[in-house]
Amino acid sequence: MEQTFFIIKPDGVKRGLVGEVLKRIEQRGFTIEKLELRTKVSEELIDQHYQDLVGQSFYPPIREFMTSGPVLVGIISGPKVIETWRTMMGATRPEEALPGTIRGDFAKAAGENQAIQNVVHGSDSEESAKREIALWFEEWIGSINWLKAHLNRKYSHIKKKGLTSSFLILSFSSTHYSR
Ligand code: DAT
Ligand code: MG
Repeated sequence: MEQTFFIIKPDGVKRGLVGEVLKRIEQRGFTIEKLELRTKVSEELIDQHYQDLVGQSFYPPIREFMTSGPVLVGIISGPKVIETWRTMMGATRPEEALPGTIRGDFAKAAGENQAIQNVVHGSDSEESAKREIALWFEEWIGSINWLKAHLNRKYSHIKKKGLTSSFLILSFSSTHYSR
């Protein structure tokens, strides 16, 4: 059965919309396969989740918003669930989301330079659904991604200085640690 990944974002949880959103999922006959409240979401995980947006100038407020409070994450299944859930969510921009959709009924338009707070997330294709389900629910994939992002951050100064410093560190370690 087709599956998709969804998030009730920090604004949705804060505003007490969890019941409302889950009601709509059940009302449409979709099966809730997994449901978890995540109280501490790391910046690394959000960067992986929004890997296509990370480089955009408007991305930092999105990262800040998505890590600003608890989120509810889950997997739902049913025929055509990926496309149907996107339709139920409504358009990305609150001012374009039609009444009757979750965003059209609840999302507030963003202020200047603020992240769009639009209550829910849903995978946009079969490929994204598979990737996001693995990222959020298969712990070892999450850990490897976390480690990769952590090392990249921690050692970015070495990368910037290029091969010369890496070479110096390597030769330093080998003279000090080889017997
Ligand atoms: P969606 O959430 O509808 O799949 P998306 O994947 O393009 O939309 O973007 C993810 C989130 O990032 C979106 O819900 C709100 C925010 N966002 C997207 N484009 C933006 C922009 N141009 N300015 C500010 N925030 C944006
Ligand atoms: Mg998207």
